[in-house]
Amino acid sequence: MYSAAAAAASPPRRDFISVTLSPEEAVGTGGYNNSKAWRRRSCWRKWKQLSRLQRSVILFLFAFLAVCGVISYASMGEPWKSLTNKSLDDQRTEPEVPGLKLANPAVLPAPQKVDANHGDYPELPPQKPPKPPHFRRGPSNLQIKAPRRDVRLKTRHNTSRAVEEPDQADKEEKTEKSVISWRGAVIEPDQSTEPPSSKIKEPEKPSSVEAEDQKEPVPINERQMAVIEAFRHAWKGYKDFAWGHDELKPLSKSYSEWFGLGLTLIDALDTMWILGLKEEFEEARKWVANNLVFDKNVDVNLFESTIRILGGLLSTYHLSGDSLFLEKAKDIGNRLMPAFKTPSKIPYSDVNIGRGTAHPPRWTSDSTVAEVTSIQLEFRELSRLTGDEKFQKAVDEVMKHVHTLSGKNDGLVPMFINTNSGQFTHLGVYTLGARADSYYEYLLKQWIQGGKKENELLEDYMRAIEGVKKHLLQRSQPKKLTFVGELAHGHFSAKMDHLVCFLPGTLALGAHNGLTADHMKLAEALIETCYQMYAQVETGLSPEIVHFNLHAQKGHKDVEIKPADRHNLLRPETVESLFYMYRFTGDKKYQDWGWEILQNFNKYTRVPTGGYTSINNVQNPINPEPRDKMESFFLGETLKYMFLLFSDDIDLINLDKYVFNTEAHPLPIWVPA
Ligand code: DMJ
Repeated sequence: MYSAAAAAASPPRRDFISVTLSPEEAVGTGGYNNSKAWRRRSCWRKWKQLSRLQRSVILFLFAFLAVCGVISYASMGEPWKSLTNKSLDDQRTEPEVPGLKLANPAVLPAPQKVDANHGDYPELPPQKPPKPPHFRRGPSNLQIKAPRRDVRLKTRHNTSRAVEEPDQADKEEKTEKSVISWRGAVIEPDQSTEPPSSKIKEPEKPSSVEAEDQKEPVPINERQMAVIEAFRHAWKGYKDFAWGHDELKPLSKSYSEWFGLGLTLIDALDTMWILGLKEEFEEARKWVANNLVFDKNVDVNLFESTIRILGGLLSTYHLSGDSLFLEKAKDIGNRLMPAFKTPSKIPYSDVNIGRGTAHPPRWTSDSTVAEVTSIQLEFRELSRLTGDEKFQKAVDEVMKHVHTLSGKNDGLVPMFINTNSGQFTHLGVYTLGARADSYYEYLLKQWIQGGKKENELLEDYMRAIEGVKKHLLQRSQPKKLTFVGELAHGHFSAKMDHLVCFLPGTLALGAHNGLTADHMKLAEALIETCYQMYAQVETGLSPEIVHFNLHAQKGHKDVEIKPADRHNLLRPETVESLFYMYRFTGDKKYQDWGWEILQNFNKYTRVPTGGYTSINNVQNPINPEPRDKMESFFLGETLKYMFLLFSDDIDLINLDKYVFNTEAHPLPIWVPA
């Protein structure tokens, strides 16, 4: 039974603490009644039974523990801060897609005023002094809502628990000093907002944010899950075979270089953020931090590197609040500036970002009109963020110059412009497709970005749409689809690039921003046409170019495809327009059309070992002839627009607060609606 405790048998070592219990005390033969008095007496007796050394050791231990307690309490501040933030990360509910976690509040840096007023172009929005922080909601200017309700609720719960602890004021001050995003990077506002040229103010909080943050988050639905799955599959291929390179070649399990700047990775950053792919984003961020170097002797195309790299970095900075991306954006922005050193100030097409030299293509001194007029959103935003007006000045000058040029046809522009004379060349050919497309898109989007004040941009846009209606619109047979053809020296051609399918979305965006309802009508007609460019083809995927039948012929569809045009590069334009149309109308048919397209991408372009590929023949479902290349815009644009199309959350990139650049990178509207 309880035959004397083990301690009784212990050797009587003096430096050893032992407590001996007598059997009576242990089992209490009548003496034990559990009264307080009994317990006090019993403890005191035991204490007295200890040797002096034993008592001293115990007292010393108590004193030591007390001192440790005080020290650790005093140093709670820092660990608390990171612990709080870390636990926000760690404790988030794991969503149904493994590894899928959600975006934290986003941070929008405050506008920065630039002194110069560029004619009819607006001043950059004025800065206000930083406001005192609003702690309970974490970083101010929350724009992106978390895509999943469960995760979001948990996040919010954790956040409020963290700030409701005692010592609130002290902790809040610390929370304000370091903003942490879900990717785990601590962003110090002081640090993140201090470019070399001038200091950027802290994010300013739009009045609508608080109310918006209280709205119920919308859960991710099955179609969005399918997009996440597709993205992950594409990313797997890129990661396994092309990591850090420009494009994946999924069939040969290798890569191709264009600029040697990790194009796909940069283009995909904000898509990962929006899709909530935390792990992938963190890994890519590390690559940007450690490997993305622009000091390279390499020629890059001004337009492509602006829309993909500068645009991608700026939007990722806005969504994440991570100053790393702004620093990189400033670096590439500065390195692209030599392109504007031309006799006419119309930029050259190519820049050597290591040497700081620029030049036109070898065979001409012309630049493409779409290229020189579709870099404005990015450079203007860079000026706003850095306070350095040179970026905006350079691109505004191009727009002002093009505004005054002759050679337009009812607002329609030719495709080339000379960098010496500043005049349009190859006059008489008008298209909304390659080489002119995004000129029209950026007229509207710059007007929106700048708060709808730049009248010249709006005028040019409105005139151009009238020009489209007058010269380029026709209807096909037999379905009477409205399409946008081309005009060459007075001759109409029923040719339409898939690239033109950006137009319905842009028209709808204009109508949403108060332009004539006619534009919305035209958008509805054109998106139907763009959908038919998929639906009437054997694989359900659009070719690069179609020709519409103007006359009904037995057994002929509306869409004809020439052998040289039957490739599909995984382009985004139709899905992009479907997204705008769904956002503005709520008509589910647009989601259904997008869903069909996604399924056909999966059917004909998905490579089992990872990645998606461009194909050579959309008319051959048995062998669509894979091209072995995944363009960076498939991740940057196509899948992002798919995800947004399937979302019912209008605050997931709210179109009254953001404007997408032509590579689907959302940039803030300076004066949100
Ligand atoms: C992208 O780089 C951009 O959308 C650009 O405006 C047109 N071409 C591709 C996508 O098709």
